[in-house]
Amino acid sequence: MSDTIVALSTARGRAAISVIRMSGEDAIDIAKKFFSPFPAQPNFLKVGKLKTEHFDEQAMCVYFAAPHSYTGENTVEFHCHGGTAVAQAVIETCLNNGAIMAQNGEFSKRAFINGKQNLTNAEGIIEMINAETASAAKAGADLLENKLGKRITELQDRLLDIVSSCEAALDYPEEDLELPTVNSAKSILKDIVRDLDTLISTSTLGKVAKYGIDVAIVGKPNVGKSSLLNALLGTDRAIVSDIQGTTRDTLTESVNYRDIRFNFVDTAGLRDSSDVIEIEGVKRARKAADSADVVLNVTDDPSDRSVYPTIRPQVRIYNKSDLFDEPPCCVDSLTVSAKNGDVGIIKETLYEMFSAKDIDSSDLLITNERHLDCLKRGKQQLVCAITDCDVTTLDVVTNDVKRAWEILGEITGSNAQEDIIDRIYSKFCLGK
Ligand SMILES: Nc1nc2c(ncn2[C@@H]2O[C@H](COP(=O)(O)OP(=O)(O)OP(=O)(O)O)[C@@H](O)[C@H]2O)c(=O)[nH]1
Ligand SMILES: [Mg+2]
Repeated sequence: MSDTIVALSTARGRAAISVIRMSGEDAIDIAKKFFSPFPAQPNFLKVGKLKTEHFDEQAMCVYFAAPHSYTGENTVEFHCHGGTAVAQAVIETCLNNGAIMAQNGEFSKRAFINGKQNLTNAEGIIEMINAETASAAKAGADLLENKLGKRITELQDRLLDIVSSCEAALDYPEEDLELPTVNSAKSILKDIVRDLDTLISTSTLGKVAKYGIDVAIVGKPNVGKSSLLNALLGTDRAIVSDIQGTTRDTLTESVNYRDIRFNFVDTAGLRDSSDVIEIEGVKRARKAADSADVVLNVTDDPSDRSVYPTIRPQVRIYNKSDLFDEPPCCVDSLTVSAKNGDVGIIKETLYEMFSAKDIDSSDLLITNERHLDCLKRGKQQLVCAITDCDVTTLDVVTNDVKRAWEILGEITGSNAQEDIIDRIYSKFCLGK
């Protein structure tokens, strides 16, 4: 029998309403002690009086009977007035009547244990809660809908076919079962590796959908980097002046453009200096460029062809076009004027560069590092299996394939270890 847990499911603080959720075998009995009239049937909200130690709260109550609830257990929700004190008093009342405080993600963990969701569903919920753009929320919704889970189960089934036919043939030689040839196993394995590669390749776009694009703005002092940041954000965020070395530290601000998040980092102007603070600023600027998805190499000199030394993709930006007599000649560069606010081309170019428009039409994107790691490890194991096909016997290949099956199972949790499960659910907020 599980304890009955309670937590505030809505955000803490001043709000119109708070939802407090209780789950566990005794949830309904506990709620009946202080809420009346208790709803006569499940799944219907009922207005009533919730007696706390300090005051009577006019609230609504709904219960869900096991197994037809989010957690799969008896669950009760109180929809109360918002604010810290009311929620606190209702939670205390639940605790005083036998419930215990829930851990982060414990409701969802129970849903997993009771077979109501798999790990990718859970991770989908986390991604939806954390989403800052609709494309990030869509990626979460796809996980919740189990799109990835279904794809993985299909791949696992194909692997299991190989394992089972090999094992049957190896274990029951007297049955005279046809032993799958090494060649047929190899060709199926190659197909599966190709499918895994396709999934893995979606992770680049998946990262764009989930986190957005990190853009470092670098260049010499006074070329207008901070002015560009302000123009890109549409707010007067960074200090701008005609004194060289105005920006000392990196400054990151995000803005959504066509439903993609751009994380712009303004940096200190690059130059040699004896000022310790400026030296540190330049060091941070280079670090920001090294970890960005793309570098905007800004200059205000139309004849400047310099390339910023980085392995990251970069776009040269000619700023202050309002002062140019002749437009700069170079292709693969953008000419803008931060002063006139004429910088839209930068966002549009980056949007195209990262194929962000494909996010909407994509069927399934890998947005989660853990999933990517499992896919890569699963693929690696199958590549071993394919090599083993040439150098060893089918039973060794079978073991490789079994291991790959297990690794892919970690994605949905059909084969996940306790610590992976704990790690995932601890990322949830309280009350989820
Ligand atoms: N005419 C014109 N002036 C600009 C433009 N963009 C920036 N400036 C001016 O250039 C000067 C430097 O601008 P900042 O944005 O502070 O330059 P920065 O690259 O951030 O400089 P540091 O922080 O010192 O590295 C300021 O006087 C701005 O007003 C532009 O598009 N046109
Ligand atoms: Mg600056």
